[in-house]
Amino acid sequence: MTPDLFADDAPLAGARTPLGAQAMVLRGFALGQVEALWPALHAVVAQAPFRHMLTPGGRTMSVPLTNCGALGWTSSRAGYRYRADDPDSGRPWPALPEAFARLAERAAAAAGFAGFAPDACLINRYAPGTRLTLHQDRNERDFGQPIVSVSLGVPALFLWGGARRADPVQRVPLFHGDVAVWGGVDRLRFHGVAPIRAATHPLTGQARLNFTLRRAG
Ligand code: MD3
Ligand code: FE
Repeated sequence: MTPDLFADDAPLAGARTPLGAQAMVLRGFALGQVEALWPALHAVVAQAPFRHMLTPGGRTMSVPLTNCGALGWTSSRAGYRYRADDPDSGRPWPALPEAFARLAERAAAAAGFAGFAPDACLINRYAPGTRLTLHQDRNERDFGQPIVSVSLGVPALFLWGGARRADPVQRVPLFHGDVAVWGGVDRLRFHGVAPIRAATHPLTGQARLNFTLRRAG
């Protein structure tokens, strides 16, 4: 069945979509928090604007990103790494907004990871046609720590693979307000985002925003 990317945000709220033994989507988990998350996001972006980073191979990433929290994920010709300062400004990344940290802690606990205290938040902004190719997240120090992801705006098809790049990939729609939690045995699975289909969302316009909260250090 083809997932309907244009369904309303609310009908799934409260449902859980299991992705693996220790990975799941909490449908609509962030919907009650959007009024706090949205201005907090704008305050972060005012201090640390979205920018296109270079891959180690020298390509420009199609999805611009920024960070908040003590550590921020960066990519350059020199490789991928977390750093305490924004390479564009030389300043520390903006602080992790309370609303982000609280939501992440609650979502992680609801998924079986009590006591999650993120120190990094990577924020991706997708325009129509942009995508994220299959990858693993392995720049964090402790793979025992989960990752919490919050989706806002236009929907996406999340690509959920296995332990090896060549493993089959499941396609899972992610909607405005969905929160996903990935940890334990599922922490190093390959994943990505299919090219975003043109759509409009009342809050974000043409964009999809995703933030991933991590314990990086
Ligand atoms: C599964 N972001 O920033 S969030 C990323 O929608 C990233 O922007 C995607 O993949 C996005 O690295 C997907 C979901 C996600 C994030 C981290 C994971 C899934 C994950 C780490 C391990 C396993
Ligand atoms: Fe990732």
